[in-house]
Amino acid sequence: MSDYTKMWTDLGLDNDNHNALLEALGGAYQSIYMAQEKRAKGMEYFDFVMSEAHGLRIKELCDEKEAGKKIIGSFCVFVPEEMVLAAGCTAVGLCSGADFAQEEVEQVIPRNTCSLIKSFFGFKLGKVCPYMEVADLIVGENTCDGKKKSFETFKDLVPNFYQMDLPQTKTPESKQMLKQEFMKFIQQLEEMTGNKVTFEGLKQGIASVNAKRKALHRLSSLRAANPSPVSGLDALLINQVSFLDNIDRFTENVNAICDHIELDIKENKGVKEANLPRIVISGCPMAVPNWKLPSVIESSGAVIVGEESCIGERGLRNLTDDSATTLDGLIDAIVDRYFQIDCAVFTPNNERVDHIQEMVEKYNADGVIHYGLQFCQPYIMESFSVEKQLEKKGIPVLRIETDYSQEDLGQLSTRVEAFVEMI
Ligand code: BJ8
Repeated sequence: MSDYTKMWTDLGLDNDNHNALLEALGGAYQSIYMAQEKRAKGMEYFDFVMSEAHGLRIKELCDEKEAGKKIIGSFCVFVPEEMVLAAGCTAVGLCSGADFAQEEVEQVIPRNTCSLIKSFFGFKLGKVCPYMEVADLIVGENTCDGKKKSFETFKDLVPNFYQMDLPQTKTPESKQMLKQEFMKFIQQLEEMTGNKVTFEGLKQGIASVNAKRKALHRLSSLRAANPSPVSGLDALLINQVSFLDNIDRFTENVNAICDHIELDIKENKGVKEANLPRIVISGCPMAVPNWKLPSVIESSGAVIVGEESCIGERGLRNLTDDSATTLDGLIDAIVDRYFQIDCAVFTPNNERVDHIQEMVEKYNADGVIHYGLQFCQPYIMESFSVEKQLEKKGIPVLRIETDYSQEDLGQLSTRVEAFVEMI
């Protein structure tokens, strides 16, 4: 394995902290991922990307920068990757899926903040995230109160921060506002790169992002099979990798694993036994390396067949219509596509429960586990009505509230096992 110490030092990482993080991640990956009994053929690629997530992939991004490209980091699926690509930039997700430097974090934001927000502060203050350090621009969005208020502090910790305002209702005026924000974002990208976002460039950006989403849709559909041809843990990992990897190479490899899975399904082969209890997870995003709840669920004898999450179907389910013949028409199509995202920061947000129900039907799920991060107002608030409405339709629901620590593992296992036995 190559030695990337110089690259990490040049990026400004704290080598001791970073080594400690890599060691912890490596251990978790071995015990959660590599310990799975059977895995779909084609997962080796995603294992490789994960093993090089802080190495080779960062080297590629540094090389792109040297060649004059800008790297745009973001925390939310509302930031349109199509536009980033059209401006000749590369998009990366800033994952925020693990606790780090908690004591320092709690000196700048309140203790009762969700783990996801605390995580990106911890990664920055502990100097352990090469994606954050390699990014030329970090885009924060006005979504939940936690994020938008914490960005007031975070923006002073990073050199180039851009705040995107987002609507919280689905009225025609809100849609207009989203368009204005997306136009401002294009302007920002053009100013920082000196590149113009053109009709052809945006069309190409839409084509690449649609191809990625189509490949992931294909993978999702295959998860309807029984026995399950891919574990929920591995499907989540593929979705997590989508935020880090080179987009075209990623799409190719998702299609490649789908080819293998289709053959397995034809031969009635799966990675799990047939007829296991089938679960849809719904709620807060599970950023890499947040594998706690999925690992508890699949260790309890159930299989996860879908994620109603931004790292899952909420983030990728609609394609962008590419039929417009003008630049403005393509921008409108992007606005249409993103305006459908049913994040819990919107009010009302009735489409979300309809979508969960659709997923339960499509993947023949036996129950839904609603995952709320502690102190996440939007998703925890919404979990009550989601539970009520799904139970009215006869769909069993377990509401879980947790964080990134391992302290509640025992309690989580007990609750999940009891739910899995009951469905
Ligand atoms: S579109 S879900 S990625 S905002 S868990 S930070 S909501 S308190 S992440 Fe999200 Fe965009 Fe919505 Fe998706 Fe706040 Fe809740 Fe924390 Fe959260």
